[in-house]
Amino acid sequence: MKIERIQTIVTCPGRNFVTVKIVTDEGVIGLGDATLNGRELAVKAYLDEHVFPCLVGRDPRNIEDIWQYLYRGAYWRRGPVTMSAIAAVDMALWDIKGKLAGMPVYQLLGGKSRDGLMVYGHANGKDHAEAIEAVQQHVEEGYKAIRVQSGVPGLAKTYGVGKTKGFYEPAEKGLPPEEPWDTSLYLRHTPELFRKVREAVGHDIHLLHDAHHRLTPIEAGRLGKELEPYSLFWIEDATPAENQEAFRLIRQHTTTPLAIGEVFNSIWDCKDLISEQLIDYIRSTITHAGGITHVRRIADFAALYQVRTGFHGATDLSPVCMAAAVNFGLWVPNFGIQELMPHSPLTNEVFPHNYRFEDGYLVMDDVPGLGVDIDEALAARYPYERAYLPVARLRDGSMWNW
Ligand code: GCO
Ligand code: MG
Repeated sequence: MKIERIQTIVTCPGRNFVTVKIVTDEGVIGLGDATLNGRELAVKAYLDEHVFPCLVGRDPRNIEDIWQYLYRGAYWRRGPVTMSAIAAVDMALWDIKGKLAGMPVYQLLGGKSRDGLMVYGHANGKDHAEAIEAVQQHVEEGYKAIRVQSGVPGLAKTYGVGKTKGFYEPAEKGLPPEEPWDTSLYLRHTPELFRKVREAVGHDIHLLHDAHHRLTPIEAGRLGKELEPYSLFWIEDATPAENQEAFRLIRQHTTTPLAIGEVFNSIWDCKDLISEQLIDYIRSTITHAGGITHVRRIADFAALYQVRTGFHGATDLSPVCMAAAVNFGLWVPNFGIQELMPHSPLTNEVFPHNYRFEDGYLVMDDVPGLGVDIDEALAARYPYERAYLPVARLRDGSMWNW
């Protein structure tokens, strides 16, 4: 069996997605998600120019060898562009293997460990009242876990809060928008938000929060400590983790669980965080961390230290990635939670898929492969549009982490 054709499909049904499509000489098709928000065409070029010419003619069943060939064989290892490209090829090969076997990918991984993946939804509001209203709406929709983000008085825009009520999409068409940031305002305001949310919905719902890399380690320690009475499921991205040691300081100050990893691309980004038990949940997802083959290694390593998965699932991960995440999450023994930021109806039309939300969980039927498709004719009607994530600046104009 051979890889006969391999191509990227770029489409923008409201936001940009890059999809890898691999076709075998027997006509079996595999799909992979290669979307890197704001840097989409870098991954496309990496694949088109440097990866695909090496893959035509290879046996698509040798997933491990192809992974090693693209990782070790490139000499230049790791990084978001490389690892997203490898991930997309890897996902497509697992999709093909599942179709060849007539089994869903979760069966190939070892079968189901659970019936569905508990997900957390996004409740956002321009102020506390609107955020609480959004939390209540999510509870009514059946969510068991909810991430809460609110506007901060005094800041014109805040991460996690959309321009229009109930809808948040960080990437914007055109050049990168600039957002103001002030840590002291945020720290003053956030514990109060969670006090009110607990008062409104009680303690039976899991609450999560994303600090989105804005805090220093000691500030993160303080926030974690002040949120302890509201028993959060986690604080996410409390501080950037280029320096993994930073998390030692946070851990000394709080028992609020910590999650990190949506920007990680390999096991090396989280090795010390996991082995020193400095985090509780690892968020690296299949598209940005080398595909199912590599994320499986991260999850197995994490299991040794009682660290569980909590994969990134924002709208910039296409339904192809989400289908892979559902297959993975049905199997992985140390599953924690899955992020769910529902795609637009148009995106769902471009990528028809089998997984679905049911009473707070993502479930899927027993279909071969990943259980996701692409409507190429529809995709072609929505060409790429340049879009960027925002950048953040302090009040004096200094750049900050967005
Ligand atoms: C999340 C993320 C997103 C990211 C976005 C970047 O927790 O879902 O932080 O909001 O900012 O996915 O591409
Ligand atoms: Mg996040």
